[in-house]
Amino acid sequence: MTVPRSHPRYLSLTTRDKLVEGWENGLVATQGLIAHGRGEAFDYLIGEITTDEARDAIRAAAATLILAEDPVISVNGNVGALSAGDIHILTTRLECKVEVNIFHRTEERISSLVSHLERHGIENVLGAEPDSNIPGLDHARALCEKGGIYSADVILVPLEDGDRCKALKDMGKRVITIDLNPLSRTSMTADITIVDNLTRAIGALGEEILRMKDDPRNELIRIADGFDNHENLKRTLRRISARF
Ligand code: PTJ
Repeated sequence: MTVPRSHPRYLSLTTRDKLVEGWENGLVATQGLIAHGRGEAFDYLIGEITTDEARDAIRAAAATLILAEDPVISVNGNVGALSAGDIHILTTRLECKVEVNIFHRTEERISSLVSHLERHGIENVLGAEPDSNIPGLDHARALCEKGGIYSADVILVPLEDGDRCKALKDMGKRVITIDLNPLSRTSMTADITIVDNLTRAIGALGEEILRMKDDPRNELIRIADGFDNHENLKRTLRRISARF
């Protein structure tokens, strides 16, 4: 069924359709549909908007990514299906690499995701030929490429899993995540957590990068270093409590 534009839940319903289509095309894991439902529940709680707290996190993320020497965007099934176009824009503004890294790993899904991202204009997508391991993980998300995630200094990894977030930090990387659940282990472990729907956050991040990319280095450092993730998450939780 085609959702009419006039439907009050148009955006939410068409986002679901995109994910289901991604699942039918072998991009999205079945578990990804369940994970999206959890995300939707938290999106209700924050009011389905990019909050002031998320905007502060987006600014800190933009500054951190502009300052990075070797930034990488890690893409899983949900992220590829929902946001490939916005990720392409990010790569052109940051000149960063993209690596497919999935939890429910099959070679078919990896190659479907790589082709999907390339069809959206992203070049040299990494992840199909892993030659390294993130230490301390015994699942498929440990697999990565030396020239990509393994050697990156900053990683943007939307819908991360808590274990890998910690393992990446243990490797000395700065981790930026997008996660609607402010209580997830990932949210609490990352250096910068953008509590927002990735369908809003990645576009907003791209706009902020465009606005800030010629700002003086000192100013970018001030914004990146001045961000306190735990304080920002507390503010988000206070917002949710107030809505109750
Ligand atoms: O493609 P794969 O194989 O790597 O699998 C992807 C999933 C998402 C299934 C996998 O990474 C997973 O199991 O994730 P989790 O541990 O369920 O975490 C997903 C987190 O993302 C949860 O905290 C959700 O609230 C959140 N989330 C879901 N949809 C969105 C979201 N956050 C932002 N935007 C969304 N659209």
